[in-house]
Amino acid sequence: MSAATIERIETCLVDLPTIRPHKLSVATMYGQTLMLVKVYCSDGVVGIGEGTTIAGMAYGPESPEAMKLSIDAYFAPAMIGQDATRVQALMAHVGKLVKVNHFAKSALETALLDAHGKRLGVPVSELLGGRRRDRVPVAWTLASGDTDRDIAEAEQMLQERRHRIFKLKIGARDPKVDIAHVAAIKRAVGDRGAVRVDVNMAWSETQAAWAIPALAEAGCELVEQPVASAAALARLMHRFPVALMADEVLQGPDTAFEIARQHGADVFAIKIEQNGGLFAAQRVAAIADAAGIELYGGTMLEAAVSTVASAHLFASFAHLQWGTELFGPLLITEEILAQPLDYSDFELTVPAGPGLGIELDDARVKRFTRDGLVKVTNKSH
Ligand code: MUC
Ligand code: MG
Repeated sequence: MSAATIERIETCLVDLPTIRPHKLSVATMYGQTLMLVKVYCSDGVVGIGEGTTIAGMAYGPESPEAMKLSIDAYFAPAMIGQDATRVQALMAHVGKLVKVNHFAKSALETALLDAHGKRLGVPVSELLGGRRRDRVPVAWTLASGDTDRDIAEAEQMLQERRHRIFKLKIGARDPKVDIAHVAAIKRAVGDRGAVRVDVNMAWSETQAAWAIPALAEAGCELVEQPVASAAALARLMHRFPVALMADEVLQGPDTAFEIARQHGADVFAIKIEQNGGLFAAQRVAAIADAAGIELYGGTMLEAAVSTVASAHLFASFAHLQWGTELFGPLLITEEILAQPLDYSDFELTVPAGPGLGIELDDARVKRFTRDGLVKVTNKSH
């Protein structure tokens, strides 16, 4: 392999509006901020990565601003001059210098894989072992906060053949109100669509214990992260037949192993950012497979770059029993790619070109960039 080293790393923050308020139990989102990172290599190849959070710091420990700062001040100086062709070795090297910071690591690893795929002329999915599918099913999240509006949105998605799996964000209101909301939506879509819920950890174990059977009765097929702790989730698992999914408690392979050991979930929502990058997420999926836990491709409501990175990974999974929720680019008002992604017939096509197989619309990105570019070299630290 010809040597290629990292010459320069640039980061920027891009603020984009959402198509409507997106209500979760933790916060309501009116926009999404992307932390975009570009890795420039000595062979002229440039890789792109993206980090997002959900509602600033309401969901997890990192923010887009923190990702940018950690990359500018810590990751970039440690990466400049290093071999860009050994992605796993390089991420292990920076992992020793920077603890945790999973979201920032995912953005950087994405950029390195994009660059390496472009260098070798292969899609990122091939760097991850090879794709098993070219298209992945995509769920839509109904989270307007209003039952009638959610039903109208579901009808529109079904009519356009864009989505037929609906995830309802609940947990902010009285559970009884939420259950009536879920039941009304399931009654409206009937057999034309699947209904699932995400509580984002809002319930106590006792609330969950009576709400879960009521949700099942209403026709809900999957309950995501109803409670905060992995131990409580595992106890609920052993009480109810409806499928329970782990999300927030999955923070990389160690946590996945612990949950799998106690068979603490039926399904894992795999997120590349939450798990610390594509390779870590791949290891989480391997643990799930070995434990007989089923898989779902999750999202951090990412825009196109990290959505496509996730799609390359999910395309390589041996099992993807519950499909994906890679709808993030459709939640924001702006198209940031030169060529829009193909969402059709309830699925997303995984791009086939080298690297991520996408190209940013630089002018559009620049219009929404917060502070202008910050250039980092190894001399800046
Ligand atoms: C989550 O908690 O899974 C996924 C869809 C959505 O609306 O929010 C995300 C985060
Ligand atoms: Mg979730």
